[in-house]
Amino acid sequence: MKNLIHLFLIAFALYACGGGSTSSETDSTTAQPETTASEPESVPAVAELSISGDDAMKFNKTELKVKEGQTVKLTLSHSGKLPKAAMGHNFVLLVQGANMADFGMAAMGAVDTDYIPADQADNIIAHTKLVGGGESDTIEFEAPAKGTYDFLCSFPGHSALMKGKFIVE
Ligand SMILES: [Cu+2]
Repeated sequence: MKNLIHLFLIAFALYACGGGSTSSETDSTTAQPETTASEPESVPAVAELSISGDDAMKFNKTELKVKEGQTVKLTLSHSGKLPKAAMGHNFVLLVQGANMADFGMAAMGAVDTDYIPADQADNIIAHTKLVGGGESDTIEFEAPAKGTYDFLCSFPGHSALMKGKFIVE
């Protein structure tokens, strides 16, 4: 009889022990997800940009961005098939304050210089040559001071659609 009670106590002790494990395993110190640290990025010396024009009189980009102090290596390509006499494209970057409409008018008359008007030289930061379908041209120039600049294609009539912002950060 005494043995039986003893056994019961043992059984009870085991039960209490096993069942009472109020596990607090779900600790809240979950590992921090590796945030892609925004380490101070070193600005590359050269910014390589590409932009292309097509047979539908459009650039594939309306915004280009570089950092101040960078050398800009820009490639203009023509993804279409039309010759430059019919659908020529160039990339002309204007200084701030230059009047795009006035520039466009002057460019229209500059047939001999592929629509780069000599009398607007002061308004041009950089420009490519005129390219036709399948052609391309790469130019290099120093990024101007921080700010937003206009770029356009100066082929007659094109700047209505072929224009955009060149942003120096
Ligand atoms: Cu054009």
